Amino acid sequence: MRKPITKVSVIGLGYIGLPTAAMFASRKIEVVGVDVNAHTVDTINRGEIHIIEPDLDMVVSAAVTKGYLRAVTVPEPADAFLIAVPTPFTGDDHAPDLSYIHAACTAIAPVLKRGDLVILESTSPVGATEAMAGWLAEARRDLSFPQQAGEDADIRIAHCPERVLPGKVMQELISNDRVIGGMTPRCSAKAAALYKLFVTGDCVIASGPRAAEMAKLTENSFRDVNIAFANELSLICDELDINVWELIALANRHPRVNILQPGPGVGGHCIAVDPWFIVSSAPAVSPLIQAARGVNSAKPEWVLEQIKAALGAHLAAHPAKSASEVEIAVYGLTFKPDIDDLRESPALEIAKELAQWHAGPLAVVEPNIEALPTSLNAARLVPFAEAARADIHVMLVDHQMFKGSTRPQGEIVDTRGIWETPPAIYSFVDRRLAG
Ligand code: SAJ
Repeated sequence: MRKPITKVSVIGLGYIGLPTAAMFASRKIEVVGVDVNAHTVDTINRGEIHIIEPDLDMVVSAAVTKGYLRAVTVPEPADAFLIAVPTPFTGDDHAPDLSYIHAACTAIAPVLKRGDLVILESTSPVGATEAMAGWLAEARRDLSFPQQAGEDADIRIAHCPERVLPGKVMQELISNDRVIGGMTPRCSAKAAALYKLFVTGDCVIASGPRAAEMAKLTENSFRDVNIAFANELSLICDELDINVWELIALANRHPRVNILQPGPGVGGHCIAVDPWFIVSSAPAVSPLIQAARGVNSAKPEWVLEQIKAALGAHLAAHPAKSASEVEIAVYGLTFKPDIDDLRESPALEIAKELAQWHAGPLAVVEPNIEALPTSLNAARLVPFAEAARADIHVMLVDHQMFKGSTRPQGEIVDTRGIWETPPAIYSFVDRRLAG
């Protein structure tokens, strides 16, 4: 009989690792978080957090105070190790960079012992879990691994991709179904039993780690392709003089159509990255996924062209003015609504370009940050009301604060359909029609 898991170690205390560590600790499991960044470790050990995520601060503070969670820079023995480190891509060919996973393996290998479970949570290209098992086996020739000994292995290995939405991590960690891709059925069973300590969703057992890896990549690629469709429609509608938000609302009345919303591009560190892992594994047979990436990454440039056209229209209507006298206001900088995360944000990319070429004043409304990034030194962070006096208004992020606001005077570039409101769509049983 193998002994139950009483101590969990989470490697990488970022947007996924820290909430996961805190969740186990909240279930009274001893959790040791490991991070290479000493500042992160010190912050957590004070019961504080270094990232913004609703409710995370409370859970971390309680877990640290009660002694269930602590952070270290060097791994120590545990019963289960969850690896939640970044998996970016490198260079123009978008090849996945597994160096953080490799470094995590090097760090935990010395403390692994018979009976331990190692789970890769990082979103990874197909084959990464097997590569991880290979690196661990190389480092610990005294232990056996599933690729060598199957169910009799000393170490159990699984891929259980994180699938939580930034901004809702603490809810979705609990309620989302969890995909479990063990290297053997017992690896899956052990991983599922671990997650069942706090997951109320189903633990869905995949045939193996490759299917689990591909499932996660597929989820984000599905969303990317759907957003690309909406973004392409926005370009088509602009040429055909149709309101794209009205069009999508109409088409979505079909019971089997559910088009997502266009925007200034796709940001964040997941949806704009993960499709490339599929493409780099199977480049010749993934033209649709590649095209979607192309459409979404070209959208910020198209928005900039719209802003230039709006500037041209304003100057044509005010011949006595020069461009340096035209004030442009941008609304929103974050990569999606109601968060403070600027990473890979198309809105920020557009604002930075604008700051470079526009000769006149640039006002930025972003209620979720305290100061502008240095790349926007030339701009001013202003309250929402103050931006109303600008000549050109560029809506980039559909923050709650902007929704329902009155369309300002002046030229409008609305990438989110906040002011370009579609006409109301009445149902057939509308009283006036029925009467
Ligand atoms: N976006 C649009 N139109 C839409 C929806 C989104 O333009 O209709 C844009 C957003 O503005 C943003 C980008 O897409 O710039 C991504 O935002 P998101 O909310 O779609 O997704 P993320 O990146 O915050 O989180 C995704 C989630 N994946 C799916 O919904 C399939 C999350 O569940 C994953 O765990 C996460 O990626 C991840 O870590 O992989």
